[in-house]
Amino acid sequence: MTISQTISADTGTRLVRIGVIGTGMIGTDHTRRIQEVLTGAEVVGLYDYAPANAEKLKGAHAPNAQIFDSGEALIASDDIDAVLVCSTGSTHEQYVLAAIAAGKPVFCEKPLATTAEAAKGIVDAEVKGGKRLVQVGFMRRFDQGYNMLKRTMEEGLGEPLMIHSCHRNPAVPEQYVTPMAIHDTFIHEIDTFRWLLDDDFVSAQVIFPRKTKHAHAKVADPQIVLLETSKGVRIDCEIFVNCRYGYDIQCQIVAEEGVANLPEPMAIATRKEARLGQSILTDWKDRFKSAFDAELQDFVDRVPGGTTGGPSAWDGYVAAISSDACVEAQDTGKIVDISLPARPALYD
Ligand code: ISE
Repeated sequence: MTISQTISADTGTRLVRIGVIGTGMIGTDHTRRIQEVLTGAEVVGLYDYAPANAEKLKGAHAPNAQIFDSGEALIASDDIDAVLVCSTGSTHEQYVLAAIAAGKPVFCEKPLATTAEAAKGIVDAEVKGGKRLVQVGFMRRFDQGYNMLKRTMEEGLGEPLMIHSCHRNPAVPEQYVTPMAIHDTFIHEIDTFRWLLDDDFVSAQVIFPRKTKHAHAKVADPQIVLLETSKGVRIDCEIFVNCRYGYDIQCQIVAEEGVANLPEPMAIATRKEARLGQSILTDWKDRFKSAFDAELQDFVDRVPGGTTGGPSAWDGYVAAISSDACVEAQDTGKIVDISLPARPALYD
């Protein structure tokens, strides 16, 4: 790596050198984002278990990137300042732990780990090191609409009492099975509700309405998750991953002095042939495009300070505990208690 490759042509400042592990859909999208949308960073390292994928991404978006033989080699390299973990969920734990051991900031796509125990191991390692190095990819905390919703509630609606919400995807592939409605889809709401309310969950229940004919055999769809928080806020969320018509995220907070709704994404309303029309997005990558940009820019901006902000390893761990309870609730049909260990001071 030559010095000239790491200096910004615009500002003359040194670019943060990023290594991306996992060059599938989200790894490719984040690399494109760093190279073409964000400022202050360059992707200089890539690793994928299928080297041809990494080569393809290098050709498309990261011409200066070195292709590494392993994620561990990428993390250890002196040419890498910070790491993006975008590989399959079951490999997140090993790479995040390696980045913590190397003292390098690491952005990890959700889930932080596939079990709560593994997520706890990451929290323990980070706490032992004494500083935040992990950011989890819960991008909704960076969405403008959710931020407006949170501000509106905090500044003038009084105490929140209830949340009515839904998470609808147009369709899901054959490999998407019932627990994924929690681990893969509802996990975003789990983090978002905790952040919106500054509260944690004490119980979860899942109920299954009549199944849509559009769902394949291994996924119960739709589902309704009911959560209760420690302050007594009641939350209902419909998860409907074969709704057909679009990607639709709704969130309404009912508070003591009023009600606030998550704004719809901006869209042109047309009037034509006696019809009022407005298109609905179909892809989550488009719906949260600006939020993805903002979360990664935040990550990049903090690397020179040697730390991270946004959703922490603790948030990833609590999301894992809470989603495990929701899956147990799916399996048992019961109301499942959620209890959390004490939060380490590092995350105050
Ligand atoms: C996907 O992984 C996401 O993160 C999306 O936000 C969610 O809507 C989708 O259901 C997941 O598969």
